[in-house]
Amino acid sequence: MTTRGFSGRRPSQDAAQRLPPGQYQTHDFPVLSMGPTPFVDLATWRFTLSDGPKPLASWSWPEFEALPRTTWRGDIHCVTKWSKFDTTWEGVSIDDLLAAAGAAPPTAYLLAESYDGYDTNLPVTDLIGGRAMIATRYAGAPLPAEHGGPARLLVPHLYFWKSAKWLKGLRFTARNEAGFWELRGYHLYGDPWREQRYTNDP
Ligand SMILES: Nc1nc2c(c(=O)[nH]1)N[C@H]1C(S)=C(S)[C@@H](COP(=O)(O)O)O[C@H]1N2
Ligand SMILES: [Mo]
Repeated sequence: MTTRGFSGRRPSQDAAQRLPPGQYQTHDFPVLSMGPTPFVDLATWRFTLSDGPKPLASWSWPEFEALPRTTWRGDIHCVTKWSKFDTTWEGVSIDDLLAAAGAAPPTAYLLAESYDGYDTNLPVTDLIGGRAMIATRYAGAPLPAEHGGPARLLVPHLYFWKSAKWLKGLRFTARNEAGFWELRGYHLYGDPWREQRYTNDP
């Protein structure tokens, strides 16, 4: 039995400061997918960077695993209003990926594209400067399939729908093209601190 004291229903002061507007803290790790979890075989897995239709660089799983590794610990925020604190991820930062590709970003926007057909759009500036990674491990273990394994995008400063699971590639686009949820009423950018949930939110 646990004693919660008088503040049991309210987030602690620390938690309240870490919660973006309209969010609540959860301790489990909900799974949110538009369809069934796709089976992604490591033997045929490839990750590709492209400029529109033109491939710029591509990695097999062993090649990807040999790239420099980054660890990030912090909070994630889902537009369905749960936030999870102190999550730990390991993977390859987008900075290290671009360096390995020997490529400067050719445009200011991209689409993250997934093995289940999902995609989501992001400004390139939100992915570089240590702000995003392609995560292959969560909490010290290989990323579970339902959470996007073998590899998912992690962009923790935006709502979690921007963190595409089962990532197949990043495609640079000339314009900021709406992705799966952005075409279905969700905000083009999705900053949880500005509560940018739906298309017309400021
Ligand atoms: N490929 C793919 N990525 C996806 C989704 C999806 O359906 N397919 N759902 C998004 C949504 S809406 C959220 S909230 C998070 C949920 O990640 P989780 O299931 O690991 O909590 O993944 C995002 N990435
Ligand atoms: Mo979501």
